[in-house]
Amino acid sequence: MAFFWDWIKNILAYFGFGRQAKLLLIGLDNAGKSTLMDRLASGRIIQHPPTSQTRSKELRLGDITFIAYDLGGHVQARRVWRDYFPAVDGIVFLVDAADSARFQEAFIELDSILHDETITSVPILVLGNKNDKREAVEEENLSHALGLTMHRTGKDTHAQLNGRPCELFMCSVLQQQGYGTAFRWLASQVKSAT
Ligand SMILES: Nc1nc2c(ncn2[C@@H]2O[C@H](COP(=O)(O)OP(=O)(O)OP(=O)(O)O)[C@@H](O)[C@H]2O)c(=O)[nH]1
Ligand SMILES: [Mg+2]
Repeated sequence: MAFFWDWIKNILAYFGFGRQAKLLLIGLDNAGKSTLMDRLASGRIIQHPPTSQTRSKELRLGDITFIAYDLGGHVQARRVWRDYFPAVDGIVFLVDAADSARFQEAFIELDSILHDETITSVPILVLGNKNDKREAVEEENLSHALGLTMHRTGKDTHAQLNGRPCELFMCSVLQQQGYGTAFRWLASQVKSAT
């Protein structure tokens, strides 16, 4: 557990000192957003009913504050996503990589975020979650299905980018695998944008 907190602390340290980084966790319902939020906040797996009220968790570590907003993913709840766009520092878009029947629906939502004029330079981390499941597709397949190939900017945490940073990482929140690297990438992009 101590190792886990150190690991999270290192990730959060990337966000810089004394400023609040505002992150949105969005994606279709059932993608795993609330599960991820609890993992990040407490290291635990908690079963939730579908999120109807936005939840936010604040993690204070030293003088660094990290606020994550977990927004519901069902159709009605998606309407409020844009209310959170002003002053956002990073967007995490979760996809259930084992639910190929819903890739098209995820593509439509993600595409409208990628083309939203109010957040043209905000880094976007796409997480292909649940890759512990047998049905989960490979990264390149998911990238293609989500129309991400043209938007991806690479996993290098030191690259100086002109356009918006956008990248896809596969992970399993359940098995605590993959999202550490992904958040390190996102943190590096948020930091280099400030
Ligand atoms: N196998 C597997 N299941 C997962 C993983 N992450 C989340 N789940 C499961 O997926 C289901 C939905 O997770 P939630 O975190 O409630 O999904 P959500 O994105 O918050 O959904 P909404 O609140 O409805 O938008 C739960 O049963 C989780 O236990 C994972 O990495 N692997
Ligand atoms: Mg939820």
